[in-house]
Amino acid sequence: MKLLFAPQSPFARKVRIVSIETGMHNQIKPEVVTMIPGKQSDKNSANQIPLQKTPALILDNGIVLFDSRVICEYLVGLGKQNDLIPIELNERAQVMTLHALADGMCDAAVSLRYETWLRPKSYRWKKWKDAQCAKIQAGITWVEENPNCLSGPLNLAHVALASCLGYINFRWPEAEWLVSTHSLASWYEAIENRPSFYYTRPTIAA
Ligand SMILES: N[C@@H](CCC(=O)N[C@@H](CS)C(=O)NCC(=O)O)C(=O)O
Repeated sequence: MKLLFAPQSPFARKVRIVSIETGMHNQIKPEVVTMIPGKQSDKNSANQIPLQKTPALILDNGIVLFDSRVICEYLVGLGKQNDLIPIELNERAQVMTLHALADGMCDAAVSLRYETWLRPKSYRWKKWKDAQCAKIQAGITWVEENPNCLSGPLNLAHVALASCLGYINFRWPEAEWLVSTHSLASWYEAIENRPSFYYTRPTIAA
């Protein structure tokens, strides 16, 4: 299998952590691709991704899987340990809700990045930028007010949330997103030391 990904992408980081946690990483060849809205993608394999978004997983039979939620579910299904997605309906729905929240925060963060990095200065719209920050902040507040969602063994939503927090801290360290949180900050500090998280942390500023 081949994973097309951008090293800084929080969605790709989630997939990479899941691949390690499920023991599937040894069967996946990583390939870095650059996909930026409005720019030509730099790899032939990118032609197989209609939305021009990473990550994407190319299976050995040529089938292409996207997006990150689909890839994570696939790897959890294939992998050795299945605790990342609970089987019991209500537990699963709660994990998937937190997963959706974390992905929504990532969508806001990636949009914010494009707005402040890609969009020409004269077209930037402060209200829109503030609205993306508010979504990220609201997600942080929701988790802080529902600390139970952080407890229990590692699940897919934990991976998604930590990947998102890793991305916003990496892109905007000065914003100190977690400074007024309590449970979330200490949870995040601990989880970032887990080998799969440490190994995949975003380090390349691009
Ligand atoms: N919902 C998608 C989101 C993926 C996504 O937004 N990826 C970004 C990189 S972090 C991307 O490829 N952006 C390129 C574009 O929007 O054209 C997923 O979960 O995989």
